[in-house]
Amino acid sequence: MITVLSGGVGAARLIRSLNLVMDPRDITAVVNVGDDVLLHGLTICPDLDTISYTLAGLNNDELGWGLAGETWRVMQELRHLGGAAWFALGDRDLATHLYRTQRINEGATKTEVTRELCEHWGVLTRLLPVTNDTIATTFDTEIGPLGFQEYFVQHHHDVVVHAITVQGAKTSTPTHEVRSALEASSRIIIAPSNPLISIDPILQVGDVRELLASRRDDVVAVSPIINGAALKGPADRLMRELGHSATSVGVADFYQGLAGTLVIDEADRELAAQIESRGMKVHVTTTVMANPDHARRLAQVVLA
Ligand code: FO1
Repeated sequence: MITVLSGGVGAARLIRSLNLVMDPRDITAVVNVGDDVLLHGLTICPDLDTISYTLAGLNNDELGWGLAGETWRVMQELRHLGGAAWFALGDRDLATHLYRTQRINEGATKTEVTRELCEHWGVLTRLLPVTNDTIATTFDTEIGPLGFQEYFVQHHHDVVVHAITVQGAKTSTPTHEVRSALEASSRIIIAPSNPLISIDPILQVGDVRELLASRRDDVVAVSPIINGAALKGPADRLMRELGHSATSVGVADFYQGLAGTLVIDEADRELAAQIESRGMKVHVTTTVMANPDHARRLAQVVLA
């Protein structure tokens, strides 16, 4: 069994790649819930949904979130009414959030609802929210404090960030399923997700960071930064704004003491020696999963 610490789209693609080379039932994804949002009274879990939709083959590849073949009639009506339509919930996608919210109101945990949804969609990989407690990643920005989706979607992650806080993380605990997965996995992979806003909120839950550090030799991280830039999203910009180097070396420093190995892209080959000098092993390969061959090769490298 292997475990993948996961944010959204980068993690979804890596897990889909791993599904090509091993039994999906032997993979557990421990998923960030710091960007979950309560909107229109609905509990929305973007990272869990992006991964489950992708593994079910239902994802909208163009957007990188939501469902393929989506329609937007509810949002259009809401916009006409002058309601809050900046966070676009597709007509089909809404059913997921309605179902999750109903089950949570009935007393189910996020872990239980995620299992039910995955069973419904035939997703064989086990998806585990890192915690059933409420945590919320928030931003202290040049225009004031912002919630995750306000920063990411409403402001298009285009405001200067001074600090990131994961509200509730200190008092939260990982679920026992997450703890067992981290203890029992032969390998733990940190997906090429944003280190600061996708992976760090997972690390901040209870003693997850300590658990990971105790498994350092079995932890392999994949750098989401290639040639100084993120493929998608604000990882490079946030790293610079918060005083990190926006390179694979900066990623290595961020995971220092947690990951024994870093996988970097061919484009960053000349940084390998610098990373090794920090006591980390380095593997160089194509980390962009642009076609099935590259996806398969990356999966084989992280498992090797
Ligand atoms: N991302 C956007 O850029 N715009 C949206 O309107 C949007 C809506 C949305 C609805 C449901 C969902 O599960 C995800 C959604 N996302 C949207 C993506 C998402 O919020 C972010 O990409 C992640 O939170 C970052 O991992």
